[in-house]
Amino acid sequence: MADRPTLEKLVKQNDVWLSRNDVLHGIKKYDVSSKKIRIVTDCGETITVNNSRRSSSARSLRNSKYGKVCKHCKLSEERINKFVSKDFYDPAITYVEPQQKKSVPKKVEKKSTARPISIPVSAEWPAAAQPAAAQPAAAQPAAAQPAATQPAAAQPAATQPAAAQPAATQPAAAQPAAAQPAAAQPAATQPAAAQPAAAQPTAAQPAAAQPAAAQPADSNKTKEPVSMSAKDKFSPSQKKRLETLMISDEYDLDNPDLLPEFAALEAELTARRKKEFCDIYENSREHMLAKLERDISAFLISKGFIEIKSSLLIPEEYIVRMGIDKDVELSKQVFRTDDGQCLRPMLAPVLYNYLRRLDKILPDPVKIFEIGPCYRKESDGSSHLEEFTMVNFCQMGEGSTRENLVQLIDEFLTHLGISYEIEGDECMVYGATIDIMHGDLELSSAVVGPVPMDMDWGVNKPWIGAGFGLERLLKVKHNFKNIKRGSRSEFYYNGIHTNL
Ligand code: ATP
Ligand code: 9VF
Ligand code: MG
Repeated sequence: MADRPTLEKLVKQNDVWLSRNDVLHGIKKYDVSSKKIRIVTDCGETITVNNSRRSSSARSLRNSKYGKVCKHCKLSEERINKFVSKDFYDPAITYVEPQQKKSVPKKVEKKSTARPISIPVSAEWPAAAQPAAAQPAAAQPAAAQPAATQPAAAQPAATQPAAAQPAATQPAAAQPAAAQPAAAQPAATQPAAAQPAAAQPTAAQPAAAQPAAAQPADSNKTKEPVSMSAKDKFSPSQKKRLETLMISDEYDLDNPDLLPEFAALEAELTARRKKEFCDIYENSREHMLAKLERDISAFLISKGFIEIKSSLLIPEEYIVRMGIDKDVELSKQVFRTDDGQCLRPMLAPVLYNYLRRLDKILPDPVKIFEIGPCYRKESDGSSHLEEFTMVNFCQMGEGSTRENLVQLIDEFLTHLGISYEIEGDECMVYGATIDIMHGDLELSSAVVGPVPMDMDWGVNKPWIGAGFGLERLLKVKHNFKNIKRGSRSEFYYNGIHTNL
């Protein structure tokens, strides 16, 4: 018994390559990575295959049979004979997989947030010309994107006592929450007038969202039932591919007679999307999410808000102190580390700390904001991401009225060219909220403080604040059917699928 030779060894020893249609080629050169072998044949073709003992390529090379000899490779008799006679490798021997492979216990695969994708071989060495057959057409359908993930079991919040908080986050002078006397927050300091009245819809209706020309809408048509004949025309996977390539804006799926065949349609859409990509490369080179962040940042700075950048990892205890205990849905959505920290699901805890500290440093009112990634385990699809970007702006002190909050939100959304409606809602963390809606989609929850929880954060002045999801703003602005198009992603760039 012996080990099967690796494909690398077979390539080296045979010095020839057998293509899928059994044509024998000479090997001009080859490169080996940990997983792949890239072979350049004497006739100039480049082939990339998995470096596996068990692959059909390895089997072919172990065999001595071939169909034809490539006439462009100009193989010598000697090289052909070497392949046929194989004195370096005895096919009579029963070859087995290496012993240690069998003895290694099968690894239990842990779910991770970033599931590896299978990389089309063409992606490995982009410079090389890849034979069409080696490149699966739809190697990364949208469905290949990581679905809701459930990492290691959530750590109980109770294991994180307040005292275990990193010293730096709570300097002695900064009044740790627990030490915050209730008396410092007399209920009487909450003027009735500052409490949000039942939200009234306002007349504010800024300019309607303008979908950018470069981002044709995944229009509503795709949501409507497609006629039987259109259904028949394309298979579900073909339809999915066409939708991924943003077909709906340009062709009428309800009118199959007017539709080209799949291959022609796919080629046409792919060409358009490539052109759009090249235009971005030529002109702006800006990522829409990053650009929106810069735009919002400039807007808020112009309105007197100071920009904060804080850590994505925060003490788990902050979540508890936000009133989100184990029974509350948001608690279950938190990605926890094994050392009492978590990926922040919101910006408010650190903003609370900033407000408390900056109130001793800066003149009243204190106006601050942060924009950055937040993380929540979400199970719900097209408007929820597990990694999204929130902007939370808030003002504490003078002028923290509902009127000013609504005015600011109106200027903000008008600046972004996004229409909205106002709805009153309730949430567990703040109580009454002013929800900013675009149709059925919540763009923001806004709050007029103070709220009782302020006591736990050492904050004792009225405040106003709002949190918006940037990807939701992009979804509305560009009429994306799925929020992923404008998100942090390897699958989409500025709404365009990257597998073109
Ligand atoms: P929803 O009810 O839609 O899940 P939420 O009430 O949980 O939203 P908030 O906690 O108020 O949301 O967060 C403020 C804003 O952040 C939301 O209005 C939304 O724009 C955005 N947001 C919240 N969760 C997500 C998410 N998982 N993906 C993308 N954006 C989100
Ligand atoms: C408004 C969005 C508690 C004074 C530091 C700022 C707010 C809603 C924020 C969301 C969240 N809250 N519900 O708080 O501006 O993430 O909390 Si502060
Ligand atoms: Mg939610």
